Order: sequence, then structure tokens, then C-alpha cells
Amino acid sequence: MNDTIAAISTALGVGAISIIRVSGKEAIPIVNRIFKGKDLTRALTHTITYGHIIDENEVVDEVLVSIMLAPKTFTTEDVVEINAHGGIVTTKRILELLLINGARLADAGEFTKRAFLNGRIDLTQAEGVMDLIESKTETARKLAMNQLSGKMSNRIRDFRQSIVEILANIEVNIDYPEYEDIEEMTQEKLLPPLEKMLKDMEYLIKESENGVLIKTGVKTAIIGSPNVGKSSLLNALLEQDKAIVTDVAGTTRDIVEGSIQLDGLILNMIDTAGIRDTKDKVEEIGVLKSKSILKEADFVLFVLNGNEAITDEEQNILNDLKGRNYLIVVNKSDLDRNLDLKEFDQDKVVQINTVTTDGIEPLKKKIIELFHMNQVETEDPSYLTNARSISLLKQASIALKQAYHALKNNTPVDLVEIDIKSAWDLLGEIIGETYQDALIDQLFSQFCLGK
Ligand SMILES: Nc1nc2c(ncn2[C@@H]2O[C@H](COP(=O)(O)OP(=O)(O)OP(=O)(O)O)[C@@H](O)[C@H]2O)c(=O)[nH]1
Ligand SMILES: [Mg+2]
Repeated sequence: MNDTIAAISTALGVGAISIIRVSGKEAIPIVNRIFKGKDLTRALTHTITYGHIIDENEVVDEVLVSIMLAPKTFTTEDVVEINAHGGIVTTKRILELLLINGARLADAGEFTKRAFLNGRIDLTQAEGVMDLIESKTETARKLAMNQLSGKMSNRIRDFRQSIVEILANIEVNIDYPEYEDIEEMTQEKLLPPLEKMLKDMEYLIKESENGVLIKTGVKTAIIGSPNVGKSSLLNALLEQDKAIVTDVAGTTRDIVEGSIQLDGLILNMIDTAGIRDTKDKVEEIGVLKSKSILKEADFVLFVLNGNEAITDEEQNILNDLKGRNYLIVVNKSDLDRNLDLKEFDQDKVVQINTVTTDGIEPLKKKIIELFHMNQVETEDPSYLTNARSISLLKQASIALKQAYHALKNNTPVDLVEIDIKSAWDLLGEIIGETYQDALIDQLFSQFCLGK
């Protein structure tokens, strides 16, 4: 980390301006060597200097150079940003000059990695930077920003603080076992905070899983028997005739995809072949595909024909959907109703008619509610939005759950302590307080160059 790194920080292409960023002890002298204008080594921090980038006597570009001195910079090191005229050739030439004059080409994410290693941000915040760059909707941007601001890290730190308090109580018990009723007292003291923490963690896990879907888009499977109107539903939601619709059962064989955005939630929908037993070779492959998409989906729109009674096949699929994210879409509401809706969880049922598009708006509203999008809009949420952190949080919650049950069963506290300590470590890994070098390298290499 003692060397000075440089990279092009803007997207490489034709634009009005591109920025080449340099960070490290030698950042200012290196840029000064290829700069004609005022002496940059004497520039004040957080100022901009006008001048030219030169190669020997040749003027390469007219630039503005921002000087930011340590420690109040993105990396906490001296940082120089050269604002050059956009264009691939000029930008690359300036980078080359920097490399010739002593800078090293930065690895992907190395600026952010330095910010982390120098203690300016923690891992959760660094991941927020990455999420922010990649956010596709306003809501995803908001989640990323909250993570970047350190709000999420503070929630993890609060959990760790509660654990420290619990551990302190356990230490008392281990140090003074001669007290009478110590077991009861320990239970009384430890169980309620453990219980509260477990509840808060489970809530955070659930909301975070939702947050991941908000970030990446929801893989939505449109599933049902042939001819119930799955392709018609896809078309109605897309407001375009994308999938073929006919009155022939078994029209859709291959999958048809389309995306919509509902209040910042991206639904990546997949229309599938109607599920039934069939002798047709092509249709059979389609049905197999439908079943595998049904398994993998984050969310299922299960379409039934309101004009017909439910079949055994449909009932089986419905049973398998229990505990998952799904809605029962009862189509053909213009026809007589022969489907008994009483058996269904009423919260999950939406009646529609894809011909007139009646019920499509209420269906969209229901989806927005299901993914708590209204809450996200109003509550300024902070969730973990990447798989690494969520998996660590889940492991921490499992460890605490084990501790909780062990304590309830009067297991000696020093054994319980092991699980609680492991939860503390796992939470530390989320924010990067206990980390392994290999993990850090892998994590930051996912960033784009120049970040
Ligand atoms: N009356 C009525 N007919 C509908 C409605 N929605 C779809 N249909 C008709 O139902 C038939 C089947 O529609 P599709 O959308 O192709 O059904 P599907 O579920 O995709 O069928 P497969 O691809 O064969 O599995 C077509 O003739 C549609 O016009 C509706 O709301 N009311
Ligand atoms: Mg179809």
C-alpha cells in the first residue's frame, strides 16, 4: 500500500470529460512531473488548478487538476484527480504518462479497498459503494446510499454491543459460581436480551432478503395449467403482445420473458408452458422447463381459470407453494365462476380478466405490497443487500439460537458462551472487523476499475 496507484475513473468512451485518479504518497509529485502550470506541490488541499498535461515538450491536453491532501480524501491518502477532455486516446495517454512517471495501474476496486484498509469505511460501506454504482432503480440507489452512509454498519455494531453485554453477564457467572441461584439468575438475565436480539435479527434477515430482490430484480414465474391465460397475463402486464395467445391448450412451449418496473421493483417475468401430462415431445420438454423455473423463482404468479374447478395437478402445485412468495391469479373473471375460492388464503387471491385488463392494476398493487415497497419508500430502510453479509447474519442468528436453547436447557454457561462468541465474530465479519486477506481481495476485485 506504499505505492501510488492510478486509473481512469470515468467510463472509457467518448464524453465531455474523463477523470484519471491518482492516490498515494507520490500522487502530487508524479502528476506535477507531467503538468505545466502552477507548482502542484504547493497547491492547497481541496483546490483545483488549471494547466496542461505535457509529454516532454508536447502538450497532450488542457486539464483541471483537483488536489486533495491526506487524510480527508476517499482513500485517506493524497489524491489527485485530473479532469481531462473526454476521449479514449487522450485519457489513455495521460494514464500512460502517469505510469511512466512512477504510478502503478490500480487493480479493480483498489481505491475503495484502500479506503477500507485505511479505516475510512468498513466492509458494509464498501459494498454500499459497489451497490450504488450498480443500482438500477431509485429504490436500489436509496438502499445502497443508506448502506454507504454507515447506517447498516451501526445496526450490526448495535448487535455486537448487545452481545458484549450478554458475555459480560456470563463472565460474572463463571467468575462467581458460588452465588446461590446463579443458574436461575443467569437465565433471567440472559434469555430476554437474547430473545430480543434473535427477533430483531430475523426481521433484518427477512427484510434484507427482500432488499436483495429490490436490488437485483425479482425472478417471477408465471405458472399454471394450459390455456388458463398465462401468456395473456404476461402481455397485459407488459402492455404489449409479446407472447403468442391462442385457444389451443399448449400454445407456449418455450419460455417467453419480459420485465416491468413497479414502484422501483423490477419484475423479470417468465411465461412458461402450461403444466400437464403430455405425449407431445416438444411440449413435454416445455413442461419440464416450467417445473424447473417454478423451483428457482423468487416469486410465482400462479394462474387459474376461474371458469373451471381446480385440478389435482393444480392443487399439488399450490401445496408446494406454501411458505414461498406467490399470488393466486384467478383469470377469466368475465366468465361464470366454477372455481371455489374459499379454500385459498384470501390475501393471496387476485381476480383478473386479461381481455379487458380488469384487475391488472389491483394485481400490481398487491405485488408492491408483498415486497413492502410502500414501506421502503416511506421508512428510509437500511438492509444488507448482498449474499455474503446475509449469509453471515444467518449464521450468527443460528449460533445465537443454539445458545438460547442451550441456556433454556440449563447447559453450563461456559458452553453457551462459545456460540455467543461465534455470533460476535460472524457479525464482525460482516463489517470487516475480523477478515481474511483472500476474502478482501476477492471482494474488491468485483469492483470496476478506477473505483
Ligand atoms: N374469456 C376470457 N378468455 C381469456 C382471458 N384471458 C385469456 N383468455 C383466452 O384463453 C385462451 C388461452 O390464453 P393464453 O394466454 O394463450 O393461455 P396460456 O395459459 O398461456 O396457455 P398455454 O400457453 O397453452 O399454456 C385464449 O383463447 C385467450 O384469448 C380472459 O380473461 N377471459
Ligand atoms: Mg401461453
